[in-house]
Formats: sequence, structure tokens, C-alpha cells
Amino acid sequence: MNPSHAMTLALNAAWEYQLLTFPNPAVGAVCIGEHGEILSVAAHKKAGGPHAEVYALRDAYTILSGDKAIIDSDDSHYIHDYLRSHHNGIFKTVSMAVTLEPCSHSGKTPSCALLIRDLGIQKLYISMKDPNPIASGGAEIVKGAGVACEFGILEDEGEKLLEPFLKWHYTPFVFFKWAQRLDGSIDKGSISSVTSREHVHALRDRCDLIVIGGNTVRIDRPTLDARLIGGNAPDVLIYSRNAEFDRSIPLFHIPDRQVFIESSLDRIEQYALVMIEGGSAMMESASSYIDWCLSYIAPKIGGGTQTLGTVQEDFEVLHAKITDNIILWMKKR
Ligand code: AOF
Ligand code: ZN
Repeated sequence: MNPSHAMTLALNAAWEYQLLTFPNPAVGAVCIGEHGEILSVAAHKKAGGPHAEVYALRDAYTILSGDKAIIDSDDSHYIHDYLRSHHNGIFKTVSMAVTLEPCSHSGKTPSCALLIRDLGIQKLYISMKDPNPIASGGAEIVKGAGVACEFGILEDEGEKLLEPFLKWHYTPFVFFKWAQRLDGSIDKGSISSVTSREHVHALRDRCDLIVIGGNTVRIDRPTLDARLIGGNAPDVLIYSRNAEFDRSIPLFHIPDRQVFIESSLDRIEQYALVMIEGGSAMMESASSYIDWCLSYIAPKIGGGTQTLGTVQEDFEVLHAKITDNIILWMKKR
């Protein structure tokens, strides 16, 4: 097994939960068996939940041992304790590829590096060093137990994956999201698939602010909540010079949400993870704040009139996923 093939699987797994792990980083991990076969591919899904390595080790253990006791567990303390007392040397021929150096510390969950050390794997491939001073140093711990460690596997890709995490600790991370048809149209009716809309709702649940243009609110009358996944609704900043809105729409009546109507975007500075929705005017006004763009492209033509075509931008694709829609994560060049 070429370690960069395993790392590609780990990176793709992590991208599935990009931004959804806020305030934690998106991380992926893969376990590789004795003959180079892939035993497991896993990601960190949610802050407070098991780290990527823990899911990958859980699944590899289940396959290698045939013991199904922890197969469905999402309790990181339980998985750590169970693996420590039941591994029986089963990992000595297993290698791992992880997009981020395993954490050395105990935070909301116990240390991955201490677990890997105690299980005694063969080799550890790492893309990026953990930039969090409290959690870094995991590789030294693992090396101390005789596990070979190799850094820098697909490091550029690992760094892109980590970019939001590197930013949102000290300044807001802002992404502009839109759905479009193949003809570029972004208006009228529902454009993207149910799965894509559920993904957007999962993102809204994690964001602490949504910014939207006044005209989009007047025309679309959106609720901007996370009802499709039973999640929380973030605060809303309606960017408009004119405060006249139909206040009876649900957007204004969600408990525990603040709605601001302002002609400045300065309020973004007070938040950590911010999604902007809107058309070309909104994209241009917010240009200096936007870190990434996220587009859902639906395999449809016709039915709309507006596009983002008045904006001039050239993007680098960070990650693409093809399902019933195409999901493109991009960054301005
Ligand atoms: C890993 N694997 O999958 C992730 C890591 O509070 P905790 O216990 O969840 O720890 C969060 C910190 O751990 C986070 O700030 C980052 O440094 C690291 N995240 N580490 O080994 C993972 N998500
Ligand atoms: Zn960890």
C-alpha cells in the first residue's frame, strides 16, 4: 500500500465532515493491514465525539478480532478502555495514515497518541503536525514506544483541510454558499437535492452566524434554520440599508436566535464560523471577508433567471464530491 493512497482515503473521509467538527479540526484516519489492505476508513464527526483514530481503530479491531462488542459505540472513553484491555497484540502488524498528528492531551476525549502507543501499531503516517500547542507532540509519544512515524504525506492537502481550524480560533472563518443549476441559474424554486439541503442544514447548525442579503429575504422568505436535521438555528445578519421586512415570516420568530438588520458587515467580526448566502451583489459586498466558497451544482437546466455572472472570480478547487449533486469547496486564487 502506497501511504499516499491511504492518506487520500483519510483526507476524503475528513472532508465529509469539513466545518461540521467546529470548533475542532476535520480529521481522517485509515488503518492498513498486514498485506497493505485497507481495514478501516474513519473521520472525526463532531466536537466532543471520538477522534478519527479512535473510530478507525475500533473498526479495524472489529474486523481483525471478530468481536462486535464496540462496533456501534460512539463513546470515546469506552472505546479507549475496551481496546486497551482487549487488543491482545492484534495491532502489531497494523499501520495507520492520519491527516493530523494524533493528539497528545486529554481534552473532551482521551489522548489518541497514548492509545496508539499502548496498542503498539507498526507504522504511523501523518500529513500535518497538530498546530494546537496543547494537543501536539503525539508523534513523540508514539515514537517513544518504537512506532515508526513519517510526517508530510500529502502535506499540502492536509494543510488545506485544516485551514478553517487554523483561522477560527483567532478570527472568523467565513464561507459563501450557493446552489446552482448547470446553466448557472441560482434562483426560483428548489435547486439542490434533499441530501445537499440536509448538508446545508448541518452546516447551519454548526455556524454561529448566517449573513444574507435583504432582497433574498424579501423574495425567498427563508427561515434559515436547521430543521431538516433537528439542529440549532444560528443568528442572522440581514445586510440591507432598508429595514422594511415582513416580520411575520418564521425567520424572525425562532427562539434563542438574534436577527440583526444592518447596512454594514462589521458584525461578522464578532463570530467564529460564518456562512453567507445570497446572489452576486452579496458576493461582491462580502468579498473581503470570504475565505472559501461552497457550491452545490444540481444536474438541471432551466427554470431560473439570475446567475452569479456579474462577479469576476477565479477559484482553486479544494475538494469535490460527486453524489446526486456536485459539491465544490473552493478558494479564491
Ligand atoms: C486527533 N484526532 O480526530 C481530532 C484531533 O477536546 P478534544 O478531546 O476533542 O480535543 C480537541 C483537540 O484535539 C483539537 O483542538 C485538536 O488539536 C485535536 N483534534 N486530534 O488526534 C482527531 N479532531
Ligand atoms: Zn485525538
